[in-house]
Amino acid sequence: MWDPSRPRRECRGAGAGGRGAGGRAARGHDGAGQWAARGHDGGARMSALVAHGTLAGLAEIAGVGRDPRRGGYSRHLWQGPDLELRAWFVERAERLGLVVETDRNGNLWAWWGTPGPDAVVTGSHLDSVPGGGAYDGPLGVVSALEAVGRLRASGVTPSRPCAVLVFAEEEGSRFGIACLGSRLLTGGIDADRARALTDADGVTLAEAAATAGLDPQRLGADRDALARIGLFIELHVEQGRGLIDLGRPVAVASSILAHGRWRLTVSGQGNHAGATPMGDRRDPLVAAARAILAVQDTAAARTGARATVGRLEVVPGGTNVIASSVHAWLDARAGSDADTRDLVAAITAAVDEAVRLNGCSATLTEESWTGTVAFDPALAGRLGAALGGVPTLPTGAGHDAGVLAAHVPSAMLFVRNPTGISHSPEEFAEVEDCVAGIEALETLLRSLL
Ligand code: HGY
Ligand code: MN
Ligand code: MN
Repeated sequence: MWDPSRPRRECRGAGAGGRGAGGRAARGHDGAGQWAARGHDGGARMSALVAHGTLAGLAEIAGVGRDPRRGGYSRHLWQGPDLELRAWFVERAERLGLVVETDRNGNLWAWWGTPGPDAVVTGSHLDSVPGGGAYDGPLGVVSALEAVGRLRASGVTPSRPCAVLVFAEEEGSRFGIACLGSRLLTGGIDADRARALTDADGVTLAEAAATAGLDPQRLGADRDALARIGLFIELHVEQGRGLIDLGRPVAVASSILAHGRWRLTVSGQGNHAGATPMGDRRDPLVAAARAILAVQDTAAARTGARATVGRLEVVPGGTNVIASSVHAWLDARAGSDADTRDLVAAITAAVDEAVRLNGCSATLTEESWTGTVAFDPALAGRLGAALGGVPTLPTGAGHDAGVLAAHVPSAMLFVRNPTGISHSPEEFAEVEDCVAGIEALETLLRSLL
C-alpha cells in the first residue's frame, strides 16, 4: 500500500483536496497538487511539476528510488523502489475509479470499464536503468493516468473498454532481458528460460516472482490478457534530438531500430599481480579493453550502426589479482535486421582477433533480440491526423509498444527532451511539453473511445 505518511513526502495541508497522514486522497486533480517531493536535487524542476497539478504524479514519485551513488534513479523489478511505485500506481488509479489487476507476469492493468476485448490500452513502465532519468517510463504512466482522469472528469462514456498498463522490467535492469513483461505476455520469451534468469545476487525470476506474490508456474504467454487489447499507445519522452531539431513538442513514432543484447565472455589465466612478469600474462581484462575498442571501431565504420558495452564483470575482481575472466554485455543496433546481424558478425570476428593478442579467447552469446519495428502506418497516420498533423520520428530506443506491435496495432507518442539525453539523470522534459503530450494522448483516447 502506498503510504502517504512516508517521511520523504510532505503533505501541505490536510484539508479539502488534500490528505492527512494515513488518510485516503481526495479524488480529482486538485488533490494531486497537494504533494511536494523533497530531499532530492532538481528542486526547481519538481516545483514546476507540483505547481502544474496535471504533472503532480511525477512530483509524487520524484523521491522514490533515487540513487545517491550513481545519480538519478535505480528502480528495479520488485525491489523496494519498484514496489513503492507499484503501490503508488494502484492508489493513483483507484483514486480515479479504475479497477487494478496484476496479470500472471507482474504487469499492472488499471481498467475503466469491463476488461476487454477490443480495449484501448495506454501506458508504459515504472522501472529504470541503473542511474536513469525521471521521465523514461514514468512520463507515459503519469500521462496515461492524467488523460484518463480528464476524460472521466469531463463525463465521457467510453464505447469500449480502456486500460492503463504498466509493464514489468522494461529496462531489463534486474534480469537482463529488456521488455520482459511484454515479452512474457506475448510469448516472446520461453517461460522456462525466463523462470531461470538470475539477478546479480543469483535470485531467479521464478523466486523473485514468488516473493512478489505471483505463481512462477503461470509466468509466460497470456493469450487471454493479450486478446483484450484492441490497440496500444505508449507515450514516451524522446530519447534523442529529433523534436529539438524540428522545433515541435510532440511526434508520432514511425519505427524502432533492430536491436539485441549479447554476453561477451573473455577467458584468460587468473594469476598473481606481483609474481607474474608482464610477458607471461593472459589477462582477460586487458583483452576485454581491446575487444571494446574493436566494438567501437566496427560500429563506427558502418552508417547508422550503434554498439555499446556499458556493463562489465571482472572475475574474481581483486586489486592484486590478474582476472581469470571478464563478462561484458554488448548492446548492438542497426537500421535493419540484416544490418544488425551483419554488425554483430563483424564484431565477433574483430573481438576474436583482438583478444588473441593477449592470449585469451572470447565467446559471444545472444541474450535477447528484437527485429526492426515499423509501427502500423495506418494507425500512425490516423493519430497524426487526429492531432492536427504532428511529425513522425524513428527511434533507436526499444519499447514495450515495439514488442506489442507484432501482435496488436500499436503506436507511440514522443515528447520533446531538450537535453536530447536519456538513460541519464540529464534526461528532461519541459512542463509545457509534458502537458502537450497529455493533451495529445487525451485527444487520441477521446477519438478512439
Ligand atoms: O534499451 C532501450 O532501448 C530501452 O530504453 N529499454
Ligand atoms: Mn529506457
Ligand atoms: Mn522507456
